[in-house]
Amino acid sequence: MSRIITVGAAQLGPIQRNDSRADVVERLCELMQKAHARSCDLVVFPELALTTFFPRWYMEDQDEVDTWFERTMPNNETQPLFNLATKLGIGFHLGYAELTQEDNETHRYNTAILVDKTGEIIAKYRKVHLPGHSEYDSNLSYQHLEKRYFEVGNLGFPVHRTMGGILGMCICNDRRWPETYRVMGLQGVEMVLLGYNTPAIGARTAESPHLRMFHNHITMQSGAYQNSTWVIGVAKAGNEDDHVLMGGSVIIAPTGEIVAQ
Ligand code: CDT
Repeated sequence: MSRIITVGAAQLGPIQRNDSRADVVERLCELMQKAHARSCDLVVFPELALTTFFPRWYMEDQDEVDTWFERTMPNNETQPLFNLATKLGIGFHLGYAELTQEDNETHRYNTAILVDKTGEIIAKYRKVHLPGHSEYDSNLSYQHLEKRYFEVGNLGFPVHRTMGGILGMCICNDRRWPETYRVMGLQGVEMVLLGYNTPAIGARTAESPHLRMFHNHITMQSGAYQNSTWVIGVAKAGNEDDHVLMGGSVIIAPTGEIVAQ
């Protein structure tokens, strides 16, 4: 029996530092409307889809850092997206910075959620492979401070039986590590949802944009092929606060072939 999930890879253009959450959510809603018009069951948004990629900025003031985080989900700003999803009967995947209180302690994660067609959050993933560094590095042409602002995710790589399939999630740099896909593959994953923010130009090396895009795709294609799973890789793209993100979103079949780009 065939089981079909129609998925929209909702690549986002840049989000500037001063863009409000409300404006960004409006853009997400427009993309969701388009996905619905094209009969999607599920729309996948990128990593940190509500803000600029703030780990490129060095900040010492924790109050300032925390302005980039969501304390609840949904919240006032994101509720319209949940409302629209429920109205349209479409699921979605969304990346954002999560601030949470657990065991009487504050924790901050680079997080993605999976929301079903009734608007209910049915799964959460917290990024495990945090790239970059935790202190200001003057040798770099820009900073990548995920290790400063986030803790390593504590939820592992579970899979979820939902929407007629077995779905898993990972975030950006996770895609470069075979164990990410393998842990989900051993649980029978059929579709990996993956958002990313990858600079078009390296901060340290003179790697060509072509090589960076090659590595972007080869890691996702090999993960798909070796684990016989679909991979939906969704980027942010374009000039964000004078830093160019590479884009290159893809839908990859279990054969490892890119079927949409
Ligand atoms: N967001 C993210 O994980 N980006 C990384 C680039 C890190 S460069 C220090 C990536 O793997 O694309």
